[in-house]
Amino acid sequence: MYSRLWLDETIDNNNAVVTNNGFDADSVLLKNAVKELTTINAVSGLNISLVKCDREDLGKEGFEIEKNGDVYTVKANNENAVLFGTFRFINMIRLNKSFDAPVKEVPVSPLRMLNHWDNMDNSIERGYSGESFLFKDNDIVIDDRTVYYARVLASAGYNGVVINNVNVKQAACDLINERFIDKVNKLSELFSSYGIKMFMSLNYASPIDDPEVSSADPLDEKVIKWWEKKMAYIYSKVPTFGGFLVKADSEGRPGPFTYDRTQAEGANMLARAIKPYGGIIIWRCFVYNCRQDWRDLKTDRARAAYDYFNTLDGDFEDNVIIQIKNGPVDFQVREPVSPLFGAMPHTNEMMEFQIAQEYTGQQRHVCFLIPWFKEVLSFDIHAKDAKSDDTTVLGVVTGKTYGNALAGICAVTNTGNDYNWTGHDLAAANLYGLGRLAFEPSLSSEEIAREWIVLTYGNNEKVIDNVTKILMMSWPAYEKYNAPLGIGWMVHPEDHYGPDPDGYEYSVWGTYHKADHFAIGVERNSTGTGYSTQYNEPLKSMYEKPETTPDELKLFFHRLPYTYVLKSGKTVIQHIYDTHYEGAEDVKKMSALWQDLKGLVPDDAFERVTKRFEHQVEHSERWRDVINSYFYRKTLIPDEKGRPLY
Ligand code: GCV
Repeated sequence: MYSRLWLDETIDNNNAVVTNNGFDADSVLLKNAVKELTTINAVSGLNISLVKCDREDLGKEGFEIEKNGDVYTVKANNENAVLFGTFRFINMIRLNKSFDAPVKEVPVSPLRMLNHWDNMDNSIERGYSGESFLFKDNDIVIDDRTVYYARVLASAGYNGVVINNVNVKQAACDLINERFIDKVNKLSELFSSYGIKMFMSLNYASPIDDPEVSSADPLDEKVIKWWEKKMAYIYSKVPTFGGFLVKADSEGRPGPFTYDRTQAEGANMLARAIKPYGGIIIWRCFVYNCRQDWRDLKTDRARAAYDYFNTLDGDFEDNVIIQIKNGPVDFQVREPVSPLFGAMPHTNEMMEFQIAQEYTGQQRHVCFLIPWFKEVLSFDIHAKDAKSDDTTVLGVVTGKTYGNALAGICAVTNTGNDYNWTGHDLAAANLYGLGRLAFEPSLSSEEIAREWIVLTYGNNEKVIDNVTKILMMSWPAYEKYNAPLGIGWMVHPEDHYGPDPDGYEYSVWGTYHKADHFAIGVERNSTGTGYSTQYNEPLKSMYEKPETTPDELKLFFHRLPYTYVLKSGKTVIQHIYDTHYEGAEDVKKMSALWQDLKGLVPDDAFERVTKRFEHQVEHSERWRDVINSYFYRKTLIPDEKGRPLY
């Protein structure tokens, strides 16, 4: 059993009239488009013409929708694009959008992808919404739910999905073997019938298990041949396959470093083997030393991705994309943008976000991440040697800055087999939102929120107003009651949930704030670890000094006394006290806004979200008290406003 997300219920007696003008009537993509139009309630009775055209401006995935008299026309260059246009058309009708002028939409990001961290034993790494619906008991599952999922993703504009965890467990190694390959093909065909390319994560060390090879050295002929044969086999069985996502030399995963080879040598070996079939290799840059000594003041985890990859610019094959986490550390509620986005003009790059809320409330707290993602994407990273005047992160990851055809935006997904898919009903706004944002980044966060709300709960103004307010307040609120001013990591190490200010201090993970009685933070400017020097000017100079570093990142870049006065005019310590009180208050306000919707949203959804808010109210107060007490005890500086500190 599963609930419907934003995609409308279907009915049996829809009487829409759909005509096909020029598309291949046998194409499964076209058939699926017609099926949507002839079953979905909202377009019942309409007259819709699907028209094949030949227009350069629409590209591979763009479409144009217009209305002439009573007839709606969806024009596109191919069956894939007309299916995207169909979903958009249906959503536009449901959103009451105007068709007075033709609506032309061409996706801005070439790849718009979700990465599952699903394991074959049905568990999900960092999964907060039940277990996997793609795998069960070491087998692949394909059922109604999978079909609905493919439809839902296409209707939000996604065109790629990675089905298994980047930490490839033993059982998943068989996904590229005879044992599962037919099912892999079936799943890939299902996704591609909705315009979505299916990818898998692979185990870089796979050839080691073959006694004839016993190595994973990317320059070893036997290893090269092994992968060539493997890719030929995979594509002979799974012709619609997109390629592989690889986590190598990271957190215990094997990789080219074992053989003294570079990350480029590792990626290129796979890329050459998959190239004849049009496949791509997505190579993650999450490479760092995870066995650090906290007394070592030189090694800075934030530096790692740039240090390992920046000198490899131009070395990667053209079917490799390097996938970079939005920040230099790991999906914290606030981090600077990774400097790697500004550093590699000759390399395909894509953005890795995380909508599984590992460090942002684990889908028990509401945290609408689209405003954060928009901030990251619109950040001017001053990309070096840009070929266009767009030097933003968005420009880089959509291929505009350097003219790359391969580029994209992805997120670690937040779905599981919970009835409501995402644990927290409101977390589905992140799932919808990321797809829409990657397709059309100029949409505002409010517009995206509103679309999701109307498609999910209907057109009631009060519901739209209150839920928009909740969503828009949620990420800033979470940041307020979390670790302050860009510090991050004040969570329990075992599950990354709940406040534990010293949880990661003295550990091996390289994530220290080094708070003592006088000061907090790690100096990351040129006199410190040098991290700030990885940025291009003027960012390098901006992050060099505390005075010019934005407040929200002050403690990420600098070690400062608690009495340091921020741009806001408050001291660091007073900022901490105030924001933590404010954040917990904001949660109560969000909860009250939801309570106002009783009877206006479905009862079961109302109850589920109410329960989550009960927890969030209590848990945000806990965050407030633990963090404030920690700093009060360290500093003995009282709150100017005299509120209780323990
Ligand atoms: C899939 C973080 C998570 C890990 C995850 C890793 C990654 O460290 O806690 O669970 O592993 O990121 O992105 O590879």
